[in-house]
Amino acid sequence: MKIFDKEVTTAVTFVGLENAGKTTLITRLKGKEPEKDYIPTMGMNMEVLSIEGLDLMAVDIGGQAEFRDAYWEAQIKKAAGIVFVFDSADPSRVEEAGTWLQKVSTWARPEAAFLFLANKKDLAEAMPLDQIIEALNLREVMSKRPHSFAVHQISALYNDGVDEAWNWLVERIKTGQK
Ligand SMILES: Nc1nc2c(ncn2[C@@H]2O[C@H](COP(=O)(O)OP(=O)(O)OP(=O)(O)O)[C@@H](O)[C@H]2O)c(=O)[nH]1
Ligand SMILES: [Mg+2]
Repeated sequence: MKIFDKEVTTAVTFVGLENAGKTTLITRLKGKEPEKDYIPTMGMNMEVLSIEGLDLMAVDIGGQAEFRDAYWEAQIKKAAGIVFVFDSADPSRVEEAGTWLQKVSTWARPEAAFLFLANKKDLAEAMPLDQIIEALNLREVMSKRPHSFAVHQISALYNDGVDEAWNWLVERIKTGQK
């Protein structure tokens, strides 16, 4: 796909329920300070992220139900990297997030690098990571993709843990391209 005259073929698709923090995270990855206000992504946005000579197309998809239905499957099937963002501070949506995580894991290419991010760890009400792993049955997803699945707990808003998680994904994508 051509963006601003650049041929960018490696897609990293960002999914997760609305309000999880996808757009905030991508803003961070661009090296910018995110807005604190919630501005829902309506549909889908694409941006180029250039990392160490690698151009990645970040696909930011709105998490509202209509956009999940319209865009997620096709964009996940194309992706070399998948980032599933979960709101650690919203236990009421564990079940819904888990249902969609299962769908995403079946759509993902076997060779795709899959990063699960438990976001908003800065909030006092954030669930601990082991509880999230249990509640979302993440071990099952992990066992199916032992070399290409990672779980990190982060704060996109306060830029905590973001670099470590992102470096893992970039390394996996680079290795996959060799
Ligand atoms: N406390 C805290 N708030 C966060 C964090 N990340 C995102 N937020 C806030 O959560 C809200 C939603 O963030 P977005 O990045 O817009 O969420 P999204 O996943 O892109 O939402 P959709 O576009 O609707 O799918 C915003 O008010 C952000 O400031 C975080 O790490 N900690
Ligand atoms: Mg968004």
